Amino acid sequence: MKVMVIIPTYNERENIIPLLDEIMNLKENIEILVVDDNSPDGTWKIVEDYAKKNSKLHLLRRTLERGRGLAGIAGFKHALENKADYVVEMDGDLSHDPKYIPEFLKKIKDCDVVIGSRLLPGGGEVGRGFLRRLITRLAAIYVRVLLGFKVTDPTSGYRCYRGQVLRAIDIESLKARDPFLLSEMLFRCYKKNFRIKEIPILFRDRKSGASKIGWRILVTYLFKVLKLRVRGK
Ligand SMILES: Nc1nc2c(ncn2[C@@H]2O[C@H](COP(=O)(O)OP(=O)(O)OP(=O)(O)O)[C@@H](O)[C@H]2O)c(=O)[nH]1
Ligand SMILES: [Mg+2]
Repeated sequence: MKVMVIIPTYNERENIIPLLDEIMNLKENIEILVVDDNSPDGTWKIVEDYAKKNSKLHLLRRTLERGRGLAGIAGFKHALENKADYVVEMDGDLSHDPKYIPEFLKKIKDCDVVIGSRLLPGGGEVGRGFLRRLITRLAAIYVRVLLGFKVTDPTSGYRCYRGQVLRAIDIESLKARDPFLLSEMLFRCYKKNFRIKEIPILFRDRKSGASKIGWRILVTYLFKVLKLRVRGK
């Protein structure tokens, strides 16, 4: 069983080493791929040096067009080229606690996609202000209602996919450059009737580094959901 953890990063220099250490300390037989968009803060260099001392870590340094979505697609392609059976996707700012990785790998055994939910009983957001928590909830309702998703937290970026699911949803043809990728992929998983389950996670607000999420990305996201609903693709 080959497991690959995909971590898209942009300017996460304070967060990436503690995160990699926490994942390595899990002692799980997993490989890690950091997909860094040539971060000006040198995150990719830190990962490059770390990888010299640890063969389980790989760096994909993207230098052309920047984008959370594009980085995700590049990471999934790499995982499939390397014959990963299971692919975990998580953020690189310590908001997604690596301690849940074994739970994802247990849960995926009887389904096709597992989502880490902040909105399930036992889940939540620690250290986030009222407005961000409200946005998480409203965005979840909006996406669920418009796209007919049954999951509680469809915008969560902490997930685990079976390799064959990524093949079946044809990641090469995904279009999203931005975080909308998360909904585009889930939409395709639903259309193919894959079994999607959730585990509760406690999401920790980032302590270091700047957020890459702004109103423009949020409004674009909501508009793209509407477009996907209308066009069905
Ligand atoms: N490679 C790459 N990674 C990105 C890009 N934008 C964001 N990321 C990474 O995607 C993950 C999620 O981005 P965040 O900015 O944390 O988004 P968020 O969690 O909604 O916002 P915060 O509350 O500020 O953390 C983080 O690991 C980022 O470093 C990008 O353009 N390229
Ligand atoms: Mg974050």
